[in-house]
Amino acid sequence: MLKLSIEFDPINSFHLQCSFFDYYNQGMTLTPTLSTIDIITQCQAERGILEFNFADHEPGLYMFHTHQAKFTELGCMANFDIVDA
Ligand SMILES: [Cu+2]
Repeated sequence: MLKLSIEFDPINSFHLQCSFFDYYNQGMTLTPTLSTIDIITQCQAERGILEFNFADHEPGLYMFHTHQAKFTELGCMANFDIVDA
């Protein structure tokens, strides 16, 4: 589970490479607002929870990044390092 919150940027996004996730929008819903998606875009002060796992993936690096170029250029891109359990 990953909590995603945009505090100061007017808009931002999160793209998960090579997997999909369920998204729970702000509020108290226990049912995913969106299912089996790979990108979410949020406006300022919006928040939500992303639920995903890599149990069926091979070990390796799986990138996630924003689609706003100015943030990517500032380093808003990283990898989940999936290892054998
Ligand atoms: Cu992308």
